[in-house]
Amino acid sequence: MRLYLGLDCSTQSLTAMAIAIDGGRREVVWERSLEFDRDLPDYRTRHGVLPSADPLIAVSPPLMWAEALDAVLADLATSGLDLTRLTAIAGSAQQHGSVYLNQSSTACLATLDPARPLADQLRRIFTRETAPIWMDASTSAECAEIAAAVGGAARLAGITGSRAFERFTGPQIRRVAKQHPDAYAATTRIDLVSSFMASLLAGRHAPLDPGDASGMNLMDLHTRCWSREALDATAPDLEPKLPPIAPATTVIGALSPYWQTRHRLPPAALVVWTGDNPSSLAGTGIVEEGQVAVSLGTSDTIFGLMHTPHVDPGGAGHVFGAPTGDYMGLTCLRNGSLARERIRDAHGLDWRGFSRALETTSPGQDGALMLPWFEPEITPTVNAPAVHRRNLDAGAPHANVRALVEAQMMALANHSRWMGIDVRTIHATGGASANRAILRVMADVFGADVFQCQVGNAACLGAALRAWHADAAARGSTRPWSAIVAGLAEPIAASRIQPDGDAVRIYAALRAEYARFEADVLSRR
Ligand code: ADP
Ligand code: XUL
Repeated sequence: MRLYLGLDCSTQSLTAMAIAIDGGRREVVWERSLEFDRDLPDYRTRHGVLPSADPLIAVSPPLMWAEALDAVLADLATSGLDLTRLTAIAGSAQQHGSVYLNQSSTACLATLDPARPLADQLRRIFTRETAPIWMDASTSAECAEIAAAVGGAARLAGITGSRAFERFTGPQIRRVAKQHPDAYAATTRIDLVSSFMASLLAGRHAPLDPGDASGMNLMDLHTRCWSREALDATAPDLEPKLPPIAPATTVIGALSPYWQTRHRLPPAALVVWTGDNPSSLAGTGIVEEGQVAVSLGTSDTIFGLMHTPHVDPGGAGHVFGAPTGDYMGLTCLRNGSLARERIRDAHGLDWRGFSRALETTSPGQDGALMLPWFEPEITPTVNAPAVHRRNLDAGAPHANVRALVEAQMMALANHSRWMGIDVRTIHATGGASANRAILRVMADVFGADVFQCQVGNAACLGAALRAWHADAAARGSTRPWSAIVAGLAEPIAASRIQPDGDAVRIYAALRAEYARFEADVLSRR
C-alpha cells in the first residue's frame, strides 16, 4: 500500500487529502481543510483576500499560506496514518497570483529550523509583503502596453494562449516593475502561488509546470518555454527571476529535512505543483476530448481537454497546459460563489432557502435577467462593477436567486462556445456543486446531463492523483491517465441530473437574449 498526498491552496482555504493505492484498491483515507479567515484570523483576510478600498485591487499575504501549510502538515503528522507509506506529494494553487522573493530566500529555504514555525522564519524573504491574486483587476494599462509591444491581442493570444488579462502574472509583474522599481530590482525570484508552496516543501526554489505557467501571458504555449517576445514586452531582466518550466510529471526532489524533523514526515518524492484548474481537470476525470467540467468555487470555471491548442478568437477564454501533457480550454467568471453568497445574504436566506428559491421559481421567469457584476468581472471584462437588472425587482428574493444562477450558467455556456465542444455531460465540482438546485439550472441551460463527483474537492484529488501518476512514471510504469483517474475521479452515476426539454427550449431563447443584454450594456459603458 502506498499513500499519496495532494494539497490545494485555494483562494479561501488550504486543503490536504491522502489517497491509498493498494493493488486495485484506491481510497481517500484522510482529508483536512483549513479556512484562512476562520483558522488564521490574525491575517485579517476576508474570503482569503486582504480588504481594499479599491475594488480593482486584490492581494493576499503569502505568509498566511505558509502558516497554513505548517498547520495542515502538523495535522497530517497526528492523523494516525502510517506515514512511512507516504510516497509522493503534489499540489495545486489558485492560479496567476505572484510572490516576490529576495536573494536571502534561497539560503532561508535551505536552512529552515525545524524547532521554529515556518512563517516566523520567512518574514524577511519578500520584496513585496503581499501577493496580487487572480481577483486583481488593476492592470488594464499594463495589459494594453504588453499587447501593443507584441503586436496586438491576437498575437499575444497566439503565443501564450490568452490575450492580456488583468489578473495574469505578466501584467501584474509589469505593474510591480513600474510602481515599485526598487522592490522589482531586489526581487530575485517571482513565484506563482504553486511554485512558492512547492519551494517551501522542497527547501529550495521549485519550478513551474506548463499548466500554471500558461496563466501568465509569458509562456510560449507551443514550446512550453518562456517567450522572448512576451518577456521583453513585460519587464526588464525578467527571465532570471522566473522559475524554470518543467513537465507536469517532474519529481523535483524530496520533502526537505525541515518537514522530516518538524512533523516526522518521510522524505517523500515531491512533484511539481500546478494551478487549481489544471489539477481539477485531472480530479474530475476529464482526460479525453469532448468532456467538460464546471467548477463552482470562489470563481466559476468551465474547462475541457484539447489535444491541439486552439485559442479563442473572441479573446474571452484561455488555453492552458493540462496535467496529461495536452492542453485545456478554460473560461472563468469572477462573480461565482461570492455573488451567490451576496444574494443569499441580502435576502436573509441560508443555502436551503437559496435552493428552495430555485425550486419554487420557473426557468426564464418571463425574461427576467441580471448581469451579476457585483465585483469587477473577468468574462466579459468589466472593470467598473455594477449589477444590471431587466424585468426584475431588486427586492424580490426568490426571483433574484434564480436570475443570478441563470445568469452565471448562461454566461458560462455562451462564453465557452469557442471551445467547440458539443457539451453532452458535465462533471460538476467546487463547493457549490453540493447544491443540486444550482446543478438543475446548469443542466437545463446547457441541455446536458450534470453529474456530481465522488470526491468533492477535485483540485485536491487531482493533486493526489498527479503525485501517484508522477511516482508511477518515475518507477517506469506507463499507466495511462484513464487508469489513474478510474475509481476515484469519477462522476457518481446516481447523481445524474437530466435536462428538462421545456426548460432547455426556454433557455435556448434566453441565452440569446442574455447575450444581447450583455452586449447592449457593455456598448453603453
Ligand atoms: P475555493 O476552492 O475557490 O476556495 P470552494 O470550491 O471550496 O472554493 O467553494 C467554496 C464556496 O462554496 C463557498 O464560498 C460557498 O459559497 C460555496 N458553497 C458551499 N456550500 C454551498 C451550498 N450548499 N450551496 C451553494 N454554495 C455553496
Ligand atoms: C482561472 C482563475 C481562477 C483561479 C482561482 O484562470 O483565475 O479560477 O485559479 O481559483
